[in-house]
Amino acid sequence: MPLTPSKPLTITEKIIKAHLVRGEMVPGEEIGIRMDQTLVHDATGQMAMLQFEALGIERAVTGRSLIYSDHNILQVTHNNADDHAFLRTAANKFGLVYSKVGNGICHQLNLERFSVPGETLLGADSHTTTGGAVGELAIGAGGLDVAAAMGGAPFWFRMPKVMRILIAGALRPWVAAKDAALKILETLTVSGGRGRVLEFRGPGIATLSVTERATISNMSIETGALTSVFPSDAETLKFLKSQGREKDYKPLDADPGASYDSTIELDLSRLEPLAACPHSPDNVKKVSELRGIKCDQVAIGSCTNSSHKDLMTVARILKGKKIPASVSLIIAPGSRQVLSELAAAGALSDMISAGARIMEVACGFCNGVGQAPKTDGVSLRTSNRNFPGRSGTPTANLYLVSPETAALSALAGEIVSPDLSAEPIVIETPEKFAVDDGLFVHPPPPGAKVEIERGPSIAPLPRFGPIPDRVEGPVMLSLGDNVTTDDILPAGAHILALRANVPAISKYIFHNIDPKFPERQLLAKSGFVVAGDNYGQGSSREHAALAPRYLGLTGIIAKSFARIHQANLCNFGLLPLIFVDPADKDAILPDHVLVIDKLREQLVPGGVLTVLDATLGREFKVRADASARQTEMLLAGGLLALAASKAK
Ligand code: MIC
Ligand code: SF4
Repeated sequence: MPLTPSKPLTITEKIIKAHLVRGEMVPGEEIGIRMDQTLVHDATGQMAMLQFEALGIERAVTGRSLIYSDHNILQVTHNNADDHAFLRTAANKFGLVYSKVGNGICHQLNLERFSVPGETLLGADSHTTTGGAVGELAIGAGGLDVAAAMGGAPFWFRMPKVMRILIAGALRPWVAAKDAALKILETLTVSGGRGRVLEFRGPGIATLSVTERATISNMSIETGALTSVFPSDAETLKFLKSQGREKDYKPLDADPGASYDSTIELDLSRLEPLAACPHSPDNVKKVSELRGIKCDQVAIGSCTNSSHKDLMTVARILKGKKIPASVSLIIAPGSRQVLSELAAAGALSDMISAGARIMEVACGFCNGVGQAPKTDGVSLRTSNRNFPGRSGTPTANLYLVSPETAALSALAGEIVSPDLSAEPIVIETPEKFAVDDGLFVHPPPPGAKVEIERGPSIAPLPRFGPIPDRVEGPVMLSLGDNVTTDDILPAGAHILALRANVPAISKYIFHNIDPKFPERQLLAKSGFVVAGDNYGQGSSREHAALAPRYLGLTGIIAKSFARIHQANLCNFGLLPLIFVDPADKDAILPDHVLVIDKLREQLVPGGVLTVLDATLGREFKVRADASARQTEMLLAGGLLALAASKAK
């Protein structure tokens, strides 16, 4: 049912309603909303800016758009520096703010400096959801969608259902917001949030600071949710004041009587320290059950847990103690502001004296840009994903924990659970942080002459033509449920450095599953990947759709798709097909030849397509997981091809 004027609204509905430009707010229907702010970074921004240019847009029209350099910071070859020069000059040319390397992680910085309750934010990064901590509708998407939004196009998605997470109680000492985030994941799993916004309600919210809320909203993407959102309240005002931004405050809450599709309850006072065990963020166990597992590495930081409170707590735990020789303790503060506060408070020297390695304020270890653990090593991390290979070491075992559990375990050399009866650590958050926006580079006024620097790392965008009427190709791989974008295109410094070069990065598609895949796919010219549920969960990296398409892959036939990846597939003209009868999947084996005849005729919104398994001589049915708008893109060969054909 569309909304009636008097219906009490959830926070989600209020923000969507205020930004709606197309469609009806009926769950499942495609809607388009206006985006107030956007962000991209130095792993997704290269493609986004090349695509922005290809769309022929002269200047960003969004209220504020940023490019952050925070992922690709190692600079072991010219690539990263080339990319940064490209991004800085592209920001100047197209009217974007550029955040220099050394400023911090996009989500932490965006929260500190730019988040606004009630606004919309679209980010070319899945953890853009962090903005939900201040009551912002903050959504992750592929770079092409963000480029289009910067040019003023609506952002399209299916109107979500709204799930209420009713929070009661308060966290006990030594139990952290991370434990709440992990509890939600244990309950919802990596697919339970799909098609939903998680909206936080209830008396327990007032006990959580904005940065604690940010840990929870950050990890909400791991449930597959569109995003999550907290009310904007006295804590929000306190946070914005501490950033000198009280003018951005506005209260925001759901109307009394607003109705929710479903509700789960979370009593903070009953939580205990938790850990996500290898190799999925929903493989959650009590830390007490893991006691005694030896740790080779402990890595504290990332956009999930690198706030002032997180790292001050870690410093207090480490103060006056030493970590054992067997442990490498890595600490990467989330922003320059946090790093400066740690230095001013003497906390940095406590960390250094304990034997910690202090890393650059950046994503770093979180996605394998440095600090890859040893072979078969155990790494305890405060980050949000522990997918296989994510750390840069395919055989490593990653456990996701709170900063408290991480610091105590680093000192013990093995996993230990915090003693909840120990003297609590109380961290006073500064009423006012020392704000220094000096590493944000603002663009010159419109009309200024700017040349974009294109070093050798920046390759031209590949272009694709319309989908043919008949496709025939082998099944290249048959995979299970929950395939991640890290499985499709692994993280790690050497691969991330190729984000501006599709031909080069395509050599790593499915690298940890079948290193010969790119070669085989190029030879086969067309082909299909078969998969189970929730294909493409995890990151927003559009290269996981763009590069397989570049290699010649025709379609993915799965039981279901993760939202961001499904949109990316459509944007690049790679068919997202869903088994009408999921039982068909098991019969379709690698190397079977699949044929789709009269594809252009069969590809209509909501239509069922017939696929022939020529090897078995048997037909089966699939449905394209695409709206009418996306079907038009698929037929044209992707969004850029469609835009080009319309411009003619
Ligand atoms: C991630 O955490 O996986 C990343 C690296 O930040 C990605 C972005 C990317 O791979 O380009 C994400 O979350 O979207
Ligand atoms: Fe960076 Fe990790 Fe956060 Fe992704 S999840 S933005 S890699 S810190």
